[in-house]
Amino acid sequence: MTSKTIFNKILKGEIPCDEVYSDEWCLAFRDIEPQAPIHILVIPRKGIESMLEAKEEDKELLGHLLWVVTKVAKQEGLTNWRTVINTGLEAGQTVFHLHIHILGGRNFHWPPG
Ligand code: DGP
Repeated sequence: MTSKTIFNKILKGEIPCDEVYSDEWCLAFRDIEPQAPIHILVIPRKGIESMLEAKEEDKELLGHLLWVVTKVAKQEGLTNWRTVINTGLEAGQTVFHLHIHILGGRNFHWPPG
């Protein structure tokens, strides 16, 4: 139920966020627990719980979200960044409203933990 998540409250303006980008399909704002000097979340306005629930009809939206990742990363002055989508509890997803993490401003290692 994405309508019950904290991100839905942010989308409805019920709780504040540090917004960096907004359009009719999505919102991007700074993560409250940053794991890098730049840590931004891009979320769709549509309530999709995770990539597991994404449908074929969401293809255009999903492409748009990735385009916004690039737009926002450039806006932040990044030329290197990591994009993360956690899908499911065991993958580290804690908020069940689809979101893409943009992490930048430091070096990253591979494989991730
Ligand atoms: P994930 O673990 O992939 O579900 O990431 C959820 C992220 O959401 C986590 O990095 C912390 C962030 N977060 C949780 N609650 C809030 C909030 O109220 N505001 C903001 N800006 N970020 C939040």
